[in-house]
Amino acid sequence: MMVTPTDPVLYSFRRCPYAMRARLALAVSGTRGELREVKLSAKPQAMLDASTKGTVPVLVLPGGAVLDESLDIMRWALANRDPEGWLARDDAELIAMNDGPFKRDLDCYKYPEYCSADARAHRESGLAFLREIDGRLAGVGQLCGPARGLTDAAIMPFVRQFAAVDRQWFSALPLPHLQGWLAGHLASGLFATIMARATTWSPDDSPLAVTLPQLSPGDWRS
Ligand SMILES: N[C@@H](CCC(=O)N[C@@H](CS)C(=O)NCC(=O)O)C(=O)O
Repeated sequence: MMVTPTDPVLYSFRRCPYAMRARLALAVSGTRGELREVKLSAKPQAMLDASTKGTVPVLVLPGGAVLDESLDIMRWALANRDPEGWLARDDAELIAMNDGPFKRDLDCYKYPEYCSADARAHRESGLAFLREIDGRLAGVGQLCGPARGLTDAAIMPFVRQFAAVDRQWFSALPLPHLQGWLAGHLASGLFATIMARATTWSPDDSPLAVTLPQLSPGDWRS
């Protein structure tokens, strides 16, 4: 697919949960553009020129406007095109719990060496959020009803990271709705699309080299 100067550019890091949620919304909305995979230890100057805060994801729009918050990127992409009705499933309060206390617990559980409190305490407090999610999913399937939406895509990458710290512990939890929900998202065509490997971008690369993930609506069900 050709990238044209009228396409947006996304600076992204494959394993970053914030970048994942942005790519999920860009992919489901069918937004075309150029994906620039970066190294967090060597951020490209072009990205820092666009957004000095130095976090991914960053979306640079054709007119030069810059979105450097993952939720803004999701909402922008879905405002343009929302074939699955994700914006109707946007629970800002639950996402704020994820991005605030749960993310702090995740970081301290995953990287206890950088935290004063012990990892187990943070695992326990993160578990309270997982229980909340499991309860929300029971009998419904997704976080805002039977179909996936913005809230699921915004939270799932963080639960994925939490689960991966100790898979055995996670899979033994009595939280079947949460485990099924996570497994379903990880097995989806949409997730496979946004996790395709990309080589690190360099300003010398041809803009034709890589493009934002593309997905036809419905592919994820396969
Ligand atoms: N609030 C931001 C947070 C983004 C963020 O913290 N991304 C991390 C990577 S997962 C980052 O870029 N950190 C900067 C660094 O590691 O240098 C958003 O939602 O986009």
